[in-house]
Order: sequence, then C-alpha cells, then structure tokens
Amino acid sequence: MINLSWLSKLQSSILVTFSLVIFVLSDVPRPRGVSLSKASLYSPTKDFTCFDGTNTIPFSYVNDDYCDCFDGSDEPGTSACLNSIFHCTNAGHRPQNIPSSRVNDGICDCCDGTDEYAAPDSCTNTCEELGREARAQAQQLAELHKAGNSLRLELIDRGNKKRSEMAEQLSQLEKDKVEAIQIKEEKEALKNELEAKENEALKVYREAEDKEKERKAEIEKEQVLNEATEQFNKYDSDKDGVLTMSEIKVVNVFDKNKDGEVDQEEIQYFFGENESIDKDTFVTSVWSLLKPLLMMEEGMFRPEQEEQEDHEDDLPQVEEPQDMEGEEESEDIDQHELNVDDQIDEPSKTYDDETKRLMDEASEARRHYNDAERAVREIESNIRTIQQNLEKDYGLNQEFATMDGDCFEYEDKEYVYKLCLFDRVTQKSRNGGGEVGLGSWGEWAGEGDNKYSIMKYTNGVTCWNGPARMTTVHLSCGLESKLTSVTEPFRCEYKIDLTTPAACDDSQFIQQQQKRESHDEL
Ligand code: MAN
Repeated sequence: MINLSWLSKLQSSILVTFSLVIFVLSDVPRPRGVSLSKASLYSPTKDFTCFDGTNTIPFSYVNDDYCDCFDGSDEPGTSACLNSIFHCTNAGHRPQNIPSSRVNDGICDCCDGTDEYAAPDSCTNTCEELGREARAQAQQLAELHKAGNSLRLELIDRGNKKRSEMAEQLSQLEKDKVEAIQIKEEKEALKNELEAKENEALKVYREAEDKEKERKAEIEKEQVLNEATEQFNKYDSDKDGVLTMSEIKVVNVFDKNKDGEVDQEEIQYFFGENESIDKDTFVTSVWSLLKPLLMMEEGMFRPEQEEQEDHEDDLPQVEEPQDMEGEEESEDIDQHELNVDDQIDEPSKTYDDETKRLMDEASEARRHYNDAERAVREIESNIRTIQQNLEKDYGLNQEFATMDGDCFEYEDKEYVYKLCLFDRVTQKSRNGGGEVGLGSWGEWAGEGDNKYSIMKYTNGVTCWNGPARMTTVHLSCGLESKLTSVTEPFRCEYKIDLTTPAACDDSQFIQQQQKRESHDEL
C-alpha cells in the first residue's frame, strides 16, 4: 500500500472520478490503461480481484490512484502503483504498453497522448503519421522479403542439389574404398613375399657385415688395451704393477686444472676412494677419464661436431634401404653399393646380380604398396570431409549449403574483419600484424523459431587476461550477401551483421508480421 499526502489524495480523487467515468473510446468499454485482452477482467458490475488473487476490492477502487494490489493491476491508468502497466491504444499506429509510472509525468510516451490525460492539450496525436511511416517501412520490408525469397528458393534448390551430390559422392567413395583396400592387401602380400626373398638373399651380406663389425670391435678393444697398458707402464715408475698417488703426482696429465700440481681432488677424480690402482682398474675405469686429457695435451683432441663434419666429407652418402616417395629408378641401383657401406667403412661391396634383381623387385613392390596405401588414405580423408559436411546444419531447407566456405570482409577504422561461413572469423589490424582468430564455427544460436538468425563462432584466440574471443553473426534479409557492420559490444565478444537472401523467408516473415499485429491488438 502506498501512502499519499492529503493534497495528492485530493488530486487523485479528482482524477479517479475522471478515470472511472471516462472509459477509453474503443469497441469494448474498459478502464483507462487496460488492453483489449484484459478488458473482461474489469467488470463494473463486480468487485475487482487483483490478478495475483491477493485482494478483492470494490470496482470503484480501480484507478482511484491508490495502490490496492501488490501486482499493480488495480491501477493500470494511474501512476499509483510502481509495477503496473499502462496500455495505449494508439489508434492508427501500434498499441503500446508502458510502465504506469510514466502516466501524467509531463512526457508524451504514447503517440495518441493518452498517457498524459491530466493535461490533454500537452500532447499532439502523432499516431496517424507514425503509423503511415511504419506501414511504409513494413511494406518495403515485405517487398524485400518477397524479392529475397525468390533468391532464397534458388539457394534452397542449389543446396539440395549439393547435398544429394555429396551423398552420391559418399556412396561412390565407399565403393572405391572397398576396392582400394583390396588392392592394398594384394600389394602388401606381394611386398611381403618379395621382401622375404630379398631378406633371404641379403642374409649372407648381413652376416658378413656383422662379422666384420665384430672383427673391428675386437681390434678396437685391443688397441685401447695396448694404449692404456702402454700409458700405465709409463706412469708406474717403480714397475710394481700398481699405480700410486706419488707416482701420478709427478705426471703432468693428471693435473686437470693445469695449476702446476696434482692435488687431492684430482687424485680422487682418477682414483676414487682407492689409495692406488692396479693395471686392470686403470684400463677399465681410469683410461677413459685420462685419454681426453692426454689427447688435449698432445693437441689431438677436437670437438665432436668438427670430427663429424670432417667425416661427412670422406664418407659416401648413405640412403635408407626403404623406398622414399617419388624416388627415381637410378636411386635404387645406387643402393646396391650403399647398404653395406652404411655398416662398415670399407670400400663398397656390390651385390651379385640375383640379389640385385630381388632387391629391385622388392623395391618396386614396396613402391606399389605405398601408392596403394596412400590411395586408401586419400579416399578415407575425402569420406571424412563429406561426412562432416553432410552432418552440418545448413538451415531448415539447406538454404545455407552452397554458402559453406564463402568469405566476406568488413573494414572499420582499425581492423579488417573476415568471416568465412561455417569456418572461422578473423580480425587483422590495418597497421599490420597477423590475423587474430575471433572464433571457429560453432552452432546456430537464434532463439525459438529464429534459430537460423544467429550463428555462433567460438574458441577464438584468448584475450589478454580474459576469455577466448567469440563472435555472433546476426543474419537478416538482403538481396546481396554482405557484412553491414562489425562491433565489439563487450571486450573480445564481436557482433557481425550479415544480410543475405538465405535469410529472406517470406512465409516466416508474413507469419511473424501477423503474430506481431495480433499481439499489438491486444
Ligand atoms: C586486440 C583486438 C581487440 C580486443 C583487444 C583485447 O586489440 O583483438 O578487438 O579488444 O585485443 O585486448
């Protein structure tokens, strides 16, 4: 309940009489501020029950400028309740509902001026004029939808064709895939068979290689042993077969940091916790620590990389025995000499003619198998792409199907925006720099019947200290597909307006108009 001062009570009662006596001029008599749809709830012959059912009051309390109902329903024509609604008929234009707080506030809200009934002369009735303008606009919009709709029908036609073509392609590809897999299996079997023969023939060579490697390893091992023993003997000055601390103290090479003496730390580096070491220990553990120092001292040490580079110059280039894509015939022949070289640095060995022939055959079979495998992969990838496209929602009647991948640009003072439909949105600064992703195709996001009026592109580049950028694309009817505005209403949330004939659904437009008109009448 709202308390009013005595003066305002008086004013109110004058207005009350005014309001109650004068019903709005319209087909159905009803209190001021009441819409046609609610007229039956206000019967002058009955008590009035608040819409929320909390109170029933004599009908004379309706519009008495005193708020009796919590929901404000008893005061539609005064500003007594904070939450009531005033309905203006606006004959000649569109009816309107305004908060009752605006009644008699000195501002003309309704085009028929009925909200300012306390000072009837203060408002001019502009409904006819506004109505004329609105009707002209509606007419224009209706014509646009009509013209756009025929373009939309073409898009639907093309969209449906595209989809059925995709479906046909898919079933053809499924058939191709079965065939390609069969070929691949045949090629694989042949490859395995020829590789087995090749391996058999190469066995002899591999065994020879292994033996050669073993022999070289033996030689190397012996060389190390001789070298280490020779050095040990040199340092073991009393020739008792044991190297002591005092013996190494006089040998320069043990002076790791070259400060002129072999100190305790250096002795420990070589000897560990031992007081002395015998020849075996020297050979197996000390020599590997000492040799680099010795080489350095003799100027023989060179960093590993340098050594490798030098080697590369000396050695022949070695190819993998596996076939590489797009390999020429001549490369296969070279391999005959390279495979063995790869393993041992001896002058190249060549294979006997029969082995060469088997290697060529295996090589050829590998190449055919690789080709067959690639063909299967390509078919599978095409199948995936078509399936993904077939799963995409291109609108109620496929009107957006042929627009998939179409790109549109929009420039403002700072950026160039690019929208590629069903793909992604980007932003590029006009002062240079790369493209910033403002989102990838997500889903249709319009509400209710208008699902296909808004597109959502999500998961763009993350904003500094903020969320991932995202964009909504608002579609409206236009004879041409183009972007008409790009804004950033919230930081890193972009709004694009796109006009397109695909959004010119004539029948939906008419339905919506009718719905609106019947709603307006209420
Ligand atoms: C860039 C642009 C802007 C965005 C800011 C956020 O400057 O992507 O649109 O608002 O980053 O830091």
